[in-house]
Amino acid sequence: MARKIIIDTDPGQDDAVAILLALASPELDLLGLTCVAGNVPLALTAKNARIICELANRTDVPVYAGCDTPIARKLVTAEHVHGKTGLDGPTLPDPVMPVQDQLAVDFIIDTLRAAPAGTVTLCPLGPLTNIATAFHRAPDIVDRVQEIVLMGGAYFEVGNITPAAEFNIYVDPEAAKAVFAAGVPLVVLPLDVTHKALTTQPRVDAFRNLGTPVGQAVAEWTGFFERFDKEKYGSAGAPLHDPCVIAYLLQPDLFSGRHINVEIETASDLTLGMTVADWWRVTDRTPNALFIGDVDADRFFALLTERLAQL
Ligand SMILES: [Ca+2]
Repeated sequence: MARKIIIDTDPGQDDAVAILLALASPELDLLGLTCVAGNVPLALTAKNARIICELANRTDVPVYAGCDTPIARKLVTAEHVHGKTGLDGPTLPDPVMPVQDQLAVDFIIDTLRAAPAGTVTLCPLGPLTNIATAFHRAPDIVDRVQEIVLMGGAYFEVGNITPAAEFNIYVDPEAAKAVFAAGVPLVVLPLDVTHKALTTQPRVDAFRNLGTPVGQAVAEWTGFFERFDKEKYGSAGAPLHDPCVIAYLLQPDLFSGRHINVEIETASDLTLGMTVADWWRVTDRTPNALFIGDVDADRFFALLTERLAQL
């Protein structure tokens, strides 16, 4: 039976690739996309999610709009990486499919209450505002979550939005703190691993060579934010962050990490949103996350390309 997932997302070109990978994978049953403010404001992430579904001819996937601001802070966005729309690159038509009337947080709560306990996995690809809000409003759902597999944080790679913090955690550190403390089985795909999943030229060419609208769009999306990232990191390509979450669900053996304690800094101005990961196990704090450190990047891109060819 396919594994039930909800993708919580702020598309984002790399979110788009992650969503497409999930749609192309029969092992996964995508119950819905819940959108959150992050890379760009909520109106755009909810629009972009629908553009992605329509590109894949999957207008059956319901798209929900969620929280438009972090729990306790002003929204910080990342147009400098993703462009004005959040999905700059290829020109794609405005979506026709609607946003659902139900709000994202209510959808998350209702879905977890309706499904048998331990059968729904949450896949956050943006700030954790929707998930933390759902847990706060309906504490009974926390124990019903099978697993949370999220993209966020960093230890060895430290930060990408500040010298100390990764974007998703930085935007809503209070939400992240609540989710990391919730006691749900948690897998974290931090910059430490996503910075090893680089869109080198041969990998982007492989997307384009699929010869499909999806392959063309993915090549153009990765080409768009690559310009920024290559300059920033001096690397051979851009990190393809969010698809690592979906690839982990499909082939966890591509990844390796450590089960450790990870705490979120919410007080310091200087290191706000830092994921303080006890990688070297120097404290006796209780492990709360599988913190991934490595990926077989060639196999990851082979999986991604092979699956995208199905769309
Ligand atoms: Ca994202």
